[in-house]
Amino acid sequence: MKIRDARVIVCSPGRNYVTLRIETRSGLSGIGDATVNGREMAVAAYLRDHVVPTLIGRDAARVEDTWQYLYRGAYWRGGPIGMAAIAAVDVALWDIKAKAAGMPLYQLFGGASREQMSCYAHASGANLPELLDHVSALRAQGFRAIRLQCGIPGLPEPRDSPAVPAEHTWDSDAYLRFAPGMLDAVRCAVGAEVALLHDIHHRLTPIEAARLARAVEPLNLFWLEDPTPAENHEVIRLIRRASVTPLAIGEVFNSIHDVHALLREQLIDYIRVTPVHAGGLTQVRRIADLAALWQIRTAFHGASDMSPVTFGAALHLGRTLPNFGIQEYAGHPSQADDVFPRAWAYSDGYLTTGEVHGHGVDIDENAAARFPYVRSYLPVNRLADGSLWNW
Ligand code: EZ4
Ligand code: CO
Repeated sequence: MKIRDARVIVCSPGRNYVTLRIETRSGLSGIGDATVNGREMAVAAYLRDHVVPTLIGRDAARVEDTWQYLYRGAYWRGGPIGMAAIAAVDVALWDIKAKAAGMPLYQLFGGASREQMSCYAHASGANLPELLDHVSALRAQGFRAIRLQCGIPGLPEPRDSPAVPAEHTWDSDAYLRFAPGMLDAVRCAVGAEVALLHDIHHRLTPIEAARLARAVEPLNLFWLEDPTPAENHEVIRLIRRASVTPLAIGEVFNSIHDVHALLREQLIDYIRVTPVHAGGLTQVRRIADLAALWQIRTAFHGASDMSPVTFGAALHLGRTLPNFGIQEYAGHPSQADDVFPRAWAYSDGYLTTGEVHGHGVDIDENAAARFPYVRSYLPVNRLADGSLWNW
């Protein structure tokens, strides 16, 4: 099962996605997602210029060896760009292996532990009434777990510019005055049974996060996410000592080495890595197994900049894991439906993999060609004094 060809497809059906297709001489092909939001062309070039030439002629069945070859072979290991490139190769090779076996991918990981994966949606609003309307709409679609994000009263409107990152204003004091009441208002509106989540997006100091986590304890949140910048795990100890509100961290991690201190010290309750940004299924399976030692469950990152291909991969793995927790599901732009035909589906609060061989997601390259790449950036945050903060 030698690799005949591999190519990178960059498209923008409502937002940018980078996809790698690997083809074998026997006629099988598989695809993997390599999207790094805001830095897409760096991964595309990494794959095109450095990885694809080494793949031609390799045995597509050697998934582990190819992972090690690309990881060790780079010498400069890790990082979001290199690991997303490895992830795309890895997921495409798992896709091919499952197609060659004539099985849906979850069968290669030990078979189903569950039939459907519970998921959570994103509710957001410029203000509280808008947020509550969004929550009601999602409840009507069957969601029983909802992430709540809301504009903070008094902060200036974002300054948008098409050519450079939008500039938002951040004020942690204004946020901390507003957030507990916002979360309480939603809890009062939906009752006790809906799982409520909130993402702090790395914006607080340790002591601010500890105070917030303690203040919202009576609301019984499903989790608080990314309370502080992700680089320093030691600060999470302070939050943990202050509060029993569950914590979820890890969407920006690339490596199993990024997670083991958080897991070993039981500083988190949910691990948020995703196949695309944490080295593909080969490494994320290891992370999930490691997390299980401390009863830490998975919550794979599933914002809309994880392509439908990453969802296919994540759902097949989630279907097998004893410690699957919940899958984030923010949805995708409708134009992506034609570009990425897929077997996975949402219904009544759950996601299913489907039974198509492989991970069940394909890319229609003709449809993709109708949506050329559009340079875009994530926003940045500035404080009132003009200095930069974490977005
Ligand atoms: O802001 O994926 O939990 N989800 C998130 C995401 C991230 C984006 C960044 O590209 O924090 O919405
Ligand atoms: Co997040």
